[in-house]
Amino acid sequence: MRTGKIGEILVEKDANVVRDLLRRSGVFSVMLLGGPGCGKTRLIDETIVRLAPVMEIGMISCDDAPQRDAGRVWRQTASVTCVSAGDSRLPDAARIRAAVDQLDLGRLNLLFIEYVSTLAIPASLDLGQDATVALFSVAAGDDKPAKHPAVVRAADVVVLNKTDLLAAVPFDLPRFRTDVRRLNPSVGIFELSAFRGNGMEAWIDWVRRNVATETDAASHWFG
Ligand SMILES: Nc1nc2c(ncn2[C@@H]2O[C@H](COP(=O)(O)OP(=O)(O)O)[C@@H](O)[C@H]2O)c(=O)[nH]1
Ligand SMILES: [Mg+2]
Repeated sequence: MRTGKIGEILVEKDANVVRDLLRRSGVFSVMLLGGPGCGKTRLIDETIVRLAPVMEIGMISCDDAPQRDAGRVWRQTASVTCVSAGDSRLPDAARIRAAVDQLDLGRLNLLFIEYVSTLAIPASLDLGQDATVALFSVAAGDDKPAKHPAVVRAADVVVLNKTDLLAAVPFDLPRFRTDVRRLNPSVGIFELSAFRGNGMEAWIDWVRRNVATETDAASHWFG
């Protein structure tokens, strides 16, 4: 990660370039942020299954594992392009910019950035994305929002994944909701199981609505 005054300006510039490129092309971009194993890739896959028939989707992977998995749904779907931002080091805006440069933005409607994080996040999470989605999972415990307040505060939307496990592990759902709301009163919360499909409709609806708004704005401003 670059540091110092000049470094900060460069990082900010990269994020602005990414934002401008995506906005002009009418691409709605979502950064999906969460610890290893919370279900980021699974949620992206399940979202792709539901939306690939109606839109073109890009995905920037910041870890190499999906590249090795020949079973990934995006490999079999013509309307999905996946590029890597390198290994699992925290991506910065410069690496996202380089990844965005590999995409045919004119074709895309939706872009996911999968951001693997220890939840000890850097001060700025601005990589040029439109929306920051913090993903938590029932398996990781109800205390995680309170333990990682910066993640909740940085989020536009919080997703609680693996709700199918609520019957199997101790998880205080009201406490989870209260902690999230206390830290970020305006944040949207979706509770779902990417694996079983419960709660996916509301999430898909949110994505679709935002894609439509972004497309309309681009055609209004840029023709
Ligand atoms: N029970 C359950 N398992 C899930 C769910 N979503 C993902 N998983 C599993 O959790 C593991 C990690 O998921 P993955 O998407 O690779 O997590 P990532 O590291 O955040 O990308 C995999 O075995 C998934 O199949 C869910 O909703 N319920
Ligand atoms: Mg993953």
